[in-house]
Amino acid sequence: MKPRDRLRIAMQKSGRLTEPALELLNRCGLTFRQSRDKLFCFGEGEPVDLLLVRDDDIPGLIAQGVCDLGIVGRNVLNEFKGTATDGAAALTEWRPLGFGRCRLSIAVPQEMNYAQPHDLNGMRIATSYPALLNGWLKAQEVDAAVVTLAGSVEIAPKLGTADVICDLVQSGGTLVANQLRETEVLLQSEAVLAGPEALPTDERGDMIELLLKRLDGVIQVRE
Ligand code: PRT
Ligand code: ZN
Repeated sequence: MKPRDRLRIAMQKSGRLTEPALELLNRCGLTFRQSRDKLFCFGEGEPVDLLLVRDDDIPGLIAQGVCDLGIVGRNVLNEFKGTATDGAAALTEWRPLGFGRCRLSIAVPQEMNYAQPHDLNGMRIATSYPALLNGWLKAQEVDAAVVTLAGSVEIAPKLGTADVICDLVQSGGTLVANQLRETEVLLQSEAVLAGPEALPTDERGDMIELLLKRLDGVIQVRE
C-alpha cells in the first residue's frame, strides 16, 4: 500500500457514536470540512482526515491499514478480534472514551427460571455477537446453540427463533418492552479509540502520540 502522510481516522457515519465522536475530536483541536459524498472528511488544520462508515466496518478498515485509528464500541472491536481473521488479533484499545456506554448481556423471558449459566444448556441463544457469546459459553462450559441475527434480536424469543438472547442493553427499556429479564453481563462497553498494537514508524506515529496526549487532556478535564 502507498504510504500516507496524513492520519486517517474511521468513525461511524450516522448513529449513536457520531455526534460524541466528532465533538471529542473537535475538543482535541481537530476540525473537518465535510465533503459532498460525506464518506471522507478532510481535516482543516492538522493532517488528520475522517472516513465515515458503518461501525461494523471500522475494525476491518484498521486491520487492512486503510485507516490508522477508529472510534468504535468495545463490543464491535472485541467481536472482530474474536473472529480470528487476518490482523484481527493485532488491534488494540488505545483509550476508552467515556461515551456510548452499554453492556452485552444475556436476557431470558421474564417467566423463565434462571439461576446460573448452566441453565442455558441446550438452549438457542439469538445474538449479533456470536464470537463474544461463543467465548463466554466456552468459558462457562455451557453447551448452547448460537443463532446469529443481524438485528431485532430482542423479538427472537417471541418469534420462536430462539429461547433467550444476548444483546446490548443500556437503559433496559427494550428488554422490559419485550418481557425479557437481564441475567448475565458478558461485557461492559463504551466507545474506544482503536488502532494497531504497533504504531506506524513514520510521521503518522508521531501524530497519533500527539492525538493521544490531547485526548488525555480532554478526558481528564471531563472527569
Ligand atoms: O449503521 P451502523 O451499523 O453504523 O449503526 P448500528 O445501528 O450498528 O449502531 P448504533 O448507532 O445503534 O450503535 C453504535 C454503538 O453504540 C454500539 O455498537 C454500542 O457500542 C453503542 N451503544 C450504546 C448501543 C446502545 N448504547 C444501545 N442501547 N448500541 C445499541 N443499543 C441498542 C441495543 O441493541 C438494543 O436494541 O438499543 C437497544 C437497547 O437500549 P435500551 O436503552 O432499551 O436498553
Ligand atoms: Zn452497526
